[in-house]
Amino acid sequence: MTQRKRALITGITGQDGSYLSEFLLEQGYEVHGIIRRTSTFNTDRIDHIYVDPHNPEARLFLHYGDLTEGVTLRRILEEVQPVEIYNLGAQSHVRVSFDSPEYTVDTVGMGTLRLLEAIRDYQGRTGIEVRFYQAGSSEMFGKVQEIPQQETTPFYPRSPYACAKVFSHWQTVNYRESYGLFACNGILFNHESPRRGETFVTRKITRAIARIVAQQQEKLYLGNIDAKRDWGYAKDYVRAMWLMLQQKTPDDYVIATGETHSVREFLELSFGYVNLDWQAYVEFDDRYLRPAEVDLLIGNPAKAKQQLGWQPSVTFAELVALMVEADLQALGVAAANGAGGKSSADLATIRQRLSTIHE
Ligand code: NAP
Ligand code: G4F
Repeated sequence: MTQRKRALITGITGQDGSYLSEFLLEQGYEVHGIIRRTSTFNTDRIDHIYVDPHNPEARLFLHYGDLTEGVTLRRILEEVQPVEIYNLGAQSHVRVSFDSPEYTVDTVGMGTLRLLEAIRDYQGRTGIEVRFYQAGSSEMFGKVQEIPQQETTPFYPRSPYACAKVFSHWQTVNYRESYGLFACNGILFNHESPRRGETFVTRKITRAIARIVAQQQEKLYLGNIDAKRDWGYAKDYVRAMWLMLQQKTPDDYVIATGETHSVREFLELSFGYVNLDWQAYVEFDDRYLRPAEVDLLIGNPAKAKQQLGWQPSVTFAELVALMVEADLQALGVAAANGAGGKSSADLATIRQRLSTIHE
C-alpha cells in the first residue's frame, strides 16, 4: 500500500490553518498540526475535522509546540517526517505587533528561521526532501513603491509584524539558494472568511452588524476607514499555498484579487446588506490607529495565474455577503432580518450561491 503524503502545519488552529487542513484531507493527506497549550480550548476552527487518534480512520494529528521553541519543532519534524511543511503560525495582528514587538518578531521572524534550520539538518541527514511554504504577506509592501504590487516590487514594511515577515521572506529565499531547499514564499494579500479572527476589520464589522441586528450592540468603533485593501476569500488562498508546493521548482508568488476597496466601502456594502446606514452606527476611536499605516494595497496575481493556474473564485460583494450571513446565522437572526431590502427571490439566489462557496 502506498503511504499517504504527510503534511505538517504551524498555525493549524488559525483561519488559514483550518481551511488548509480541510483541503489537504480532501486531497488524501495525513495532516499534522502544531498547537499551543491554552487554558481554554482554542481548536474551534478544526473541531469538525478532528477524529480521536485511537480511531484507525484518523488522519489529523495535533502536537504541542511553539514557534518560539526550536527544540520542540525539531522533535516534531523527526516524529512526523512530513513531505510538506506549511508555516502559517504567527502573531498575525499588525496593530498588536506595535504593542508586542519582541514576541511578534520572535514568532513571525525567528520562528521561520528555526523551522528552516530544522529542515536543513533533517534533509541533509536523511536525504528526504521536505517542501516548505512560508506565509508571506502583502504588508511587506507597506508604503507601496509600485501599483499594483507584484513579486518584484520592493518591500517597505511599516510595522514590527511586516519587518519580521520581510526577514522570513529573505531567509526562505536564502535557504532555497544556499542549501537547495524546496522553499516557496506566498505573498498573500488580505483574505477573509467567516472564520476570520474577530479583531480584524472585516470580521469586526460583520460581527458588529449581527450584534446590532440582534440588539446586542449599539455602536461600532473603528480607526482609519480610508485604508484600502485587496480582499479575497481565504478558502481560495489556501489552494494557492498547496499549488506552490506541487510545482517542479520552488518560487515566490503574489496571491491577490487585483481589486482594492476601502474599509468605508466594506462598511457601505455590509451594512447595506441588512438595509442599515453604517454612518448611524460607526464611531471613530483613535486607539485603532497604527503608529504607521499601510494606506493602499492592490496585488497583481498574473504570475500565479499563469504558472499555478490559480485565480480567485469569490467576488468582493460575495465575500461581504458570506461574512454577514454567517455572523447573522451564528446569532440566529438571519431569517428575520438578513439581507433587508432584498426580494426573497434575490435573497434565495444569493444564499444558494453562498452555500456553494462555503459549506
Ligand atoms: P490567524 O488566524 O491569526 O492564525 C495564526 C495561527 O498561528 C494560530 O493557529 C495561532 O495559534 C498560531 N500561533 C500564534 N503564535 C504562535 C506561536 N508562537 N507558535 C505557534 N503557533 C502560533 O492567522 P491567519 O489569518 O490564519 O494567517 C495565517 C498566516 O498567514 C499567518 O502567518 C499570517 O501572518 C499570514 N498572512 C495572513 C493573511 C490574511 O489576510 N489572513 C495575509 C497574509 C499573510 P492560536 O490559535 O493558539 O493563537
Ligand atoms: O483587518 P486589519 O487588521 O488587517 P491588516 O492590518 O491589513 O493585516 C491583515 O492582512 C495582512 C495582509 O495584508 C496580513 F499579513 C495580516 O496578518 C492581517 O491578516 O486592518 C485592515 C485595515 C487597516 O488599514 C486598519 O488600520 O483596516 C484598518 N482599520 C480601521 N479600523 C482597522 C480598524 N483594523 C482593525 N483591525 N480594527 C479596526 O478597528
